[in-house]
Amino acid sequence: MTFLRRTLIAATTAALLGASFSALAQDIKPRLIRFGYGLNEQSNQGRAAKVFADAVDKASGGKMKVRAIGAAALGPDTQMQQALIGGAQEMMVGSTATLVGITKEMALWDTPFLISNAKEADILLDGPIGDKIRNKLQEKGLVGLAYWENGFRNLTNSKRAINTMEDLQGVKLRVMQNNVFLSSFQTLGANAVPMAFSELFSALETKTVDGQENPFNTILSSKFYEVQKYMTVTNHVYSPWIVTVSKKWWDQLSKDEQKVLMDAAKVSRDFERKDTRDEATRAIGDLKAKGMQINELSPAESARMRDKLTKVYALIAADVGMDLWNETQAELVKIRAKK
Ligand code: TK8
Repeated sequence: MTFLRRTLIAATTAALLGASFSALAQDIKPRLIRFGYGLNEQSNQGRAAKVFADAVDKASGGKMKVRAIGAAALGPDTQMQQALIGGAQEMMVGSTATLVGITKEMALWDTPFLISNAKEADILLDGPIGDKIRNKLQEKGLVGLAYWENGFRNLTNSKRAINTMEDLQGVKLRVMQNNVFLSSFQTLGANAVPMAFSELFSALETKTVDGQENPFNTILSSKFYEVQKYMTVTNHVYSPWIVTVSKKWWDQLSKDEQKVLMDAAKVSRDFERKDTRDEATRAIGDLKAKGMQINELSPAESARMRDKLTKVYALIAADVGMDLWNETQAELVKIRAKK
């Protein structure tokens, strides 16, 4: 055998072996991605998680498999965040509000009445300010891929219709585990109780708390209408969700794999925002049909609440930093001027 021939055979064999090894490895072991979330499968969150899973499957040719696990089966938001940081879980979607203990700048999104419509939300979250806050997660062991819409939050309770701020007095109101929410509702006079979402339904059912606040979609999908008689349309804050990845795990992925996840996060975000907004427009009717008594907060009363809550703004500005606060206000002025 000539030297050339021998070298050729060796090279071909190595190439073939290499190719079949990696094909074999991929056949046997696609990358498994546990994607946890808090709401149930029938919710807007569940539907979008499925869109995310399908997009990853398709773009990776089946080499990356997302197991979407809802209903907080992997734990409430805060527990999943720790699992991601430690590398015990790959991905999740959850509220930005529960991330404040990890990245304080996330508190910006908790500002009452900061964002007044979907257009402002999308521009702010998908633009430089949203990116800056999202990228802050990296130093804490998380990679934020995209913001989904949780939505404008509204009040429900089992005691009485809330027409004025004073009606909140003595109402035990569950809030997310977040200081801005706690202070906001204390300021408005409610008896605010921080609690994980996964405990909320039974807390409402057993009257451990009287009320809660969440977007229409969640009030519907989590069947809160079964245990809450009154809903007050307050739109007191726009709440985002954020799709996050364990940085420990992310750093082991190839650039192509990272791109698959990033693209799928955006595809599912676009689906999710549209789906959520469609559902929200029908939700009041649906909730009325389920027997809820619904009132809208009067503009005068809403203005009174905003006024009272400006006190919380100082707290948020101090937490997120004056520069970020001012930059956000300036950006909102720009968005509003454009129309
Ligand atoms: C779901 C939560 C939920 C949030 C809350 O895990 O806790 O009230 O609005 O969407 O993140």
